[in-house]
Amino acid sequence: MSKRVFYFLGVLLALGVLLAACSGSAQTSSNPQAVQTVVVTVESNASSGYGTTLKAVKERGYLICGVNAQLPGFGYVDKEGNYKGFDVDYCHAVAAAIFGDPSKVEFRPLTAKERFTALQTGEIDVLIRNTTWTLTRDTELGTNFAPTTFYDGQGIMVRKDSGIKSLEDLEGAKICVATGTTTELNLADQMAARGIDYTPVVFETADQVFGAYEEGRCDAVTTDKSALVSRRSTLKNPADHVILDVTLSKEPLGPVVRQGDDQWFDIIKWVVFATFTGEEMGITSQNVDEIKASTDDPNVKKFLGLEGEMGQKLGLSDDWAYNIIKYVGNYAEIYNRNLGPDTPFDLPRGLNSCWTDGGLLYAPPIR
Ligand SMILES: N[C@@H](CCC(=O)N[C@@H](CS)C(=O)NCC(=O)O)C(=O)O
Repeated sequence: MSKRVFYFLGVLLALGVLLAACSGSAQTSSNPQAVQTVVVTVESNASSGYGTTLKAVKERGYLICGVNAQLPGFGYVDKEGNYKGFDVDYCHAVAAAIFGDPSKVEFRPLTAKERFTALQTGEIDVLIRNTTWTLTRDTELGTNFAPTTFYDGQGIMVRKDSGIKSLEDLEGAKICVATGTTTELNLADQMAARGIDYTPVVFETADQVFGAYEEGRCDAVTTDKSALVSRRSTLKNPADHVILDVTLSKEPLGPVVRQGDDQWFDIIKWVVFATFTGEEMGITSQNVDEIKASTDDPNVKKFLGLEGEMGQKLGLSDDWAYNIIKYVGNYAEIYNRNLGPDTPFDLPRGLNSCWTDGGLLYAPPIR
């Protein structure tokens, strides 16, 4: 297999921050933008070129999916040792589309800092780990972003009894934040724009960030709002903490692939679109067999593989979307199972509703 050398820009934090992250202790810095941009060369073992990823995944017999292991609702390990969550279900959906079997996945837990290197070097086939689509990541990291599966925004959580109500109230505060994230950069931009002085307390993992916040080493903690809701549920007294009514950024979260294999990029994109389409058509894991047996609707027939050979155009079998819906579910099922009213998070759908319900989820036609 020919090896390809990837060049991409890696953002290295100032040495002190790096050392702190490695030792697991925090580094406070009054200059959070003290970052250095360097060119990193990675010798990649990853297959590259059209069709190579699917071929490698099929030969291996399972997908390798990079996920978060510390974010209940999105990517975490349950008491029985199984990976669970909204992002994890998208890994299962890819496996169902390829193998007709959602269990054909190996999960790789990754920190925010590790995730892009894992993708670049071919350690994982796809990254599905609360990762924000930005222009820099889309261009300089050699990565491509599939459609957004969760529209989010950055928030701030504080202790209820702190009296902090707005960003301005954070003047002079210590704020816990994870390194290698958009969070760290947005915070610096937003606070600078408002002329608010603060001290970032930087860690590598969510457990460290929220552990330090809970120990009272920070006045506030910041990350994507969904992650704040998720991690608040793991604090000793969730009700003692409040998420401020401010949104610092746009955080469109979704799957990421390496550049260089457009077939693989197409597969991941259409897996996401299939979950949107299932919801739009009212097709669920519960009724998909009944609908498949009785439908006369040409769009539904194409979607479920009864006509049009849609799967083959992706290099998959024609029942690829049927398998996603049957074994993992449509978007609403995936959302509700992990984040909906029957979970501790009860996240309102908001922007993550179908376009037909006033949300942003819109799939191109499957035809
Ligand atoms: N969506 C943002 C933030 C993602 C992120 O990783 N957030 C932190 C929240 S503390 C996290 O999940 N950290 C867990 C870890 O790195 O293990 C991004 O793509 O940069």
